[in-house]
Amino acid sequence: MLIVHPAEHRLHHPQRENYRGRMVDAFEIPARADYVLHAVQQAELAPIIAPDDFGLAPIAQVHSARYLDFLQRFWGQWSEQWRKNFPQRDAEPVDEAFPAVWPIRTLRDDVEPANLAAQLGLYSMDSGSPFTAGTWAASLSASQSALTAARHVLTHGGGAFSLSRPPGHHAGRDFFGGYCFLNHAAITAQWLRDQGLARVAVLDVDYHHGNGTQAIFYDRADVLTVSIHGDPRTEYPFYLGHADEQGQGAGLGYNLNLPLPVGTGFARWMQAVEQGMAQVRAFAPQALVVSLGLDTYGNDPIAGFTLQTADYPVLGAAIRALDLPTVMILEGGYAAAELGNNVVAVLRGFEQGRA
Ligand code: SP5
Ligand code: ZN
Repeated sequence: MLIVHPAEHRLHHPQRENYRGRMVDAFEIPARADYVLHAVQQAELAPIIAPDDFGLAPIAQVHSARYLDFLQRFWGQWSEQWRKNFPQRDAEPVDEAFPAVWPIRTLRDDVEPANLAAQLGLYSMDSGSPFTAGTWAASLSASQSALTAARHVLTHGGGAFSLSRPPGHHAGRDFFGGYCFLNHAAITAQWLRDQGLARVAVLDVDYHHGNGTQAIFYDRADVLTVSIHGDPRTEYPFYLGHADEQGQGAGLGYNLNLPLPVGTGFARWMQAVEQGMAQVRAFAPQALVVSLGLDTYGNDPIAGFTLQTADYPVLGAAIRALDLPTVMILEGGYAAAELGNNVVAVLRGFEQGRA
């Protein structure tokens, strides 16, 4: 196994996030990756390397040109405007930008407004994902990290883990949300397809439904998407992730959602994961991308399942039993101090092939 870790994750370091109108301490913070890095170093699980640069081309296969342009230029323009508007008071903008207005039903999303606050809304799905000075650089490093992991498993088989942030599975072709800006899992799956693999599966075990990944591949039969998650009737992202979403057109039958109620424990959850894995086996992919969120953990501050650290090796072993070149990408998991142990538990299970 190989672990890929970009130091640039730290460039995205939000202090606060907007939660129902109240500013609360940000959950998706550099300390998450720090704890994981420390734990995997201590565990001596695998070599840890920095990502290589795959450029923007693999990312542009998944995200729209105007969205990528927005991500790259937004903070520079936003901070410049801030300095013009408040020359005396605040030389620098506040640390995080949040959208406040969206082109929902009947409003137009085909014309990009010149107003930067309006652009934030055009390219986002929620008001709880802080955009910061280093958001683009950190997100780009996370995509490069996942791609580096993918190239390793393409060449050597086995598994690789991308220890990167911010996460990606909520990001759509042209929007951010849920702390995600670039969809690393989708970029990785598409890149593996573009390397000549006919079928790639994405298994999303984050607590939250991987709405971005689902949407990106919804009408395609070449990438199977499977997600096990908190029921969107009560859990973020709320507007996608129901069991009746099975794909459309050529993609019909190639999306599987297994929503579970708040309070679900390991036995029931693992049963759903095994059901998802049966679908993966039937699809007979040449590679597997795992959106590895650890916010299924019982102590997670923003999620509602009750998994324990000792449960995670079972997941790792089950992933290994699929016997595929496997790229695991860190998604959510906000019990930061325990996140390292939980990641190590998954990776140990994967390495040992048993619980
Ligand atoms: C990748 C990922 O796991 N994204 C999750 C996005 C969740 N967004 C909603 C956050 C709501 C924060 N709730 C704080 C209140 C806790 N009582
Ligand atoms: Zn999550």
